Amino acid sequence: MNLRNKNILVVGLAKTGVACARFLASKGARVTVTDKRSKAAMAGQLTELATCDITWELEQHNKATFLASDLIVVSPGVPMDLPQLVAAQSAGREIISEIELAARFIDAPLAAITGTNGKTTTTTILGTIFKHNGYHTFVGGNIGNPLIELAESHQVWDQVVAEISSFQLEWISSFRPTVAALLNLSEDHLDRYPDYQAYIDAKLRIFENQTEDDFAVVNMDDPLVWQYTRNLKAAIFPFSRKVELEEGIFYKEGVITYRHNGHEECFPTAAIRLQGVHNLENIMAATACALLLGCRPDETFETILCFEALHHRMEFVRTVNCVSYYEDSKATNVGSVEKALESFTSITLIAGGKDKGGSYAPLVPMISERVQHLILIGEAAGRMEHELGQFTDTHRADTLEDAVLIAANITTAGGTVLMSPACSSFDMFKDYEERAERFIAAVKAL
Ligand code: UMA
Ligand code: ADP
Repeated sequence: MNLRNKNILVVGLAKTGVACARFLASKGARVTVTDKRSKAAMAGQLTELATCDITWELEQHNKATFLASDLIVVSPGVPMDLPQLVAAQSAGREIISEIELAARFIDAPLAAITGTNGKTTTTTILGTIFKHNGYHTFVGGNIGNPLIELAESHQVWDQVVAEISSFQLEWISSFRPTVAALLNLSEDHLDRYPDYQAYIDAKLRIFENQTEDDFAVVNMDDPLVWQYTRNLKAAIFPFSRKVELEEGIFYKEGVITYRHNGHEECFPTAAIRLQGVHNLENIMAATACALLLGCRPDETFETILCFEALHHRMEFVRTVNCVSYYEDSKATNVGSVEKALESFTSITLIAGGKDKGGSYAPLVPMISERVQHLILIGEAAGRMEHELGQFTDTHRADTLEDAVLIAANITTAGGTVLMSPACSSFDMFKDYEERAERFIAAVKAL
């Protein structure tokens, strides 16, 4: 892809925009960056890009600049319906996402992981397996480091593992993973999409450019995933916790079995450290991707055995007065909270935060069956109380610290206090990590 002397506009200037601008400038493009934030708010980015020859347009998006660009590279946080993007699209400008740009510079096999939940865990497991198999492996994408950093690195990579969000798929045109995994689908990001179908459609684009030479690793137990992946061009490689498969990977009676082209590998699961049925799904998806891309079964299994849970995903904090405290701050939608509730019985659930617009009703069966007390915080508390309050003893708290104190007072010995919010954190905290740290500190202070 020749970028020299092209007029390229980078929209949104946080991690993705900075990496794209730096890369494009290094390739000789005439780069303009635009962000709605003010110059004062962007001091860090200005410093990072100080040595690059770049034109800045801050505090607003100028339609004329969009229309004058040969190529527009959009950050994931910028919505598709931004009027300037809509105008540029109508005028026939080429608009791409950062993963599309990066993919044009990737020579190595690309494993791309998407789904509503489990992306980071699965991506990390797969990256660790590749590295343990001796491959020089780049792990990036939605996990935190933009994929374009791979192109900037000027290194030869053996394997690339990318965590991919629906936002990143919105502006792809040729992005084509060698293996693409879809872990699950449940409502999320309805503050960004007009409806659930639009979110699903964005996710499914991960398979759009695959051919019969590629693989689609898909969750056969998730009815929506299975329904939408019946007619893909790629070879379907299903995973299941419920069904024995002739071609695919499945779990049965303490053993994960991988079957491909008449070849079989078996992995007993008893000694695996990662807990929870959802993690069994993540492990199967990562194992399938790894073996399909040439990893050795022994090294793959060794990695899985040693893999520990990532922070802030159903993490044990401590026991106080015979009550166990878990924090699951990364559970920002109902799908992830359902899995957390499946893992315990007598639960005091602390939930709430910034509402993303989806329904909380899918939680009703688990709340009725397992949640003794529900303590609600944040902007979403009112709507959650309306949808869930009648199914269990429900309280409101002004702060997370108050919620922990209420939980400590009402939870009886043998119970579990679980913070699994079903919402994002931005109404009360900087991010989910700060929310986790505040919960941990409050529990430690008990
Ligand atoms: N902006 C505008 N105009 C707009 C909207 C936004 O200029 O109309 C600007 C903002 O002022 C800001 C920038 O765009 O400066 C925001 O860019 P960004 O949100 O894309 O931030 P990045 O730091 O580039 O992070 C993105 C992903 N963020 C989102 O998808 C919201 C990161 O995923 C990802 O790790 C990173 O790229 C590297 O690939 C985060 C995330 O929350 C973790 N993802 C969502 C999730 O996991 O649920 C999808
Ligand atoms: P993502 O990157 O998709 O947000 P994470 O691995 O960070 O996924 O996990 C986010 C939340 O989802 C955590 O609460 C975690 O316990 C839960 N989770 C992880 N894997 C799954 C899965 N396969 N199905 C449902 N929930 C999951």
